[in-house]
Amino acid sequence: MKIGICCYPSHGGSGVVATELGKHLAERGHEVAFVSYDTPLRLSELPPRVSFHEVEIEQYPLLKHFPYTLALASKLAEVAETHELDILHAHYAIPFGAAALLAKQIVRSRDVKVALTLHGTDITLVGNNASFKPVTKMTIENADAVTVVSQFLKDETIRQFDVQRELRVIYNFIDPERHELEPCPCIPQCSMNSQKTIMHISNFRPVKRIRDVIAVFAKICASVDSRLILVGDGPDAIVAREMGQELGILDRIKFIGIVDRVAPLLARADLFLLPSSTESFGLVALEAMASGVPVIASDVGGIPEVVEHGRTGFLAPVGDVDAMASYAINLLTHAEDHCRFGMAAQEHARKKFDYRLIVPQYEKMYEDALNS
Ligand code: GMT
Repeated sequence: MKIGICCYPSHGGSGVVATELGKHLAERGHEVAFVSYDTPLRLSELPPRVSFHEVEIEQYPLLKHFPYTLALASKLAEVAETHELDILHAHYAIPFGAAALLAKQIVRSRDVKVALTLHGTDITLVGNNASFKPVTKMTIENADAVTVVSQFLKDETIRQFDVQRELRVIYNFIDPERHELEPCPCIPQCSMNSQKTIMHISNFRPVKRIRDVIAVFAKICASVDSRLILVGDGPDAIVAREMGQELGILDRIKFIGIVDRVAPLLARADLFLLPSSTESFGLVALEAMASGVPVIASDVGGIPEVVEHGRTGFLAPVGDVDAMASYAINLLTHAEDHCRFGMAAQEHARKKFDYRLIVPQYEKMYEDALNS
């Protein structure tokens, strides 16, 4: 098949899933064309059968805001024609899904199909904004196939958009081999082996509840010798610094910034924290599990479909930092339990979310869309 993929190129779960999916599809013999305003984060090198097409953004004095969706639709249509694409796969309803539907109207030489994957914030936060809602609903209803990354997101999409069509649940995935890498030298091994490493990776948006990350860590480090490694960047990174300073624990927090590959960092972690207010799936929790790291997270959204409470990690109500800290301290101070949870986490990630199980589900979805 010839597949066009459009997604956010910046850091974020949807872009990671789209890029990794495209690379796996190419390995399996498909031709994949990425279309975006920038090279996706995990596509620094173009593997065989993968191409990248840049949407150029120009500023015109007449237009206060550049109409990116229209430029993207034109580029998608052009690439669909020149590369004879069978299907356009948009990751995120807006603007990508909407732009792909527009491109489908422009392409005259072939009936290019549109597949849409909903990732979460396009439904729970952005898509539900009054100014986007009609476009989001139209996009979901008119795509040739729609997938969602969890059962939670399926239920939420039906609840919020009252859509009648099929929404196929296809979980996010990991490549187990990536999680067998050597630890990254940018995080030195703890000087004393007893010191524990707590990790959080995100784009530091309010939905990630960075204050809770710091509050939980403050409680952990009051009773367990530990350090916190924060990976990523975003608007609330400053909150982490300020709170760390206020609580007198800033010297125990290390800020790594945005990285391309998280597996070598996770190889240094003893525990992963994800206290988000919502999470349609929690790809980063899955990546931690794949590295054998137990997860302490909010009992919200699609997270319980990924993290098994009491087996691969612990879940607590959103904002319950006391419960999260006490689960963490318990695990960190009971070596046997910690080891058992880590092994169960890795086994669960491999058994249920290996890309070799998930990518064929996308292929099947494409085939069904092409035959529809
Ligand atoms: O969570 C983010 O801030 C990024 C966001 C995105 O759109 O890239 O992540 C969403 O998609 C990921 C991949 O499917 C999911 O693992 C995340 O749970 C989801 N984020 C939220 O629902 C908040």
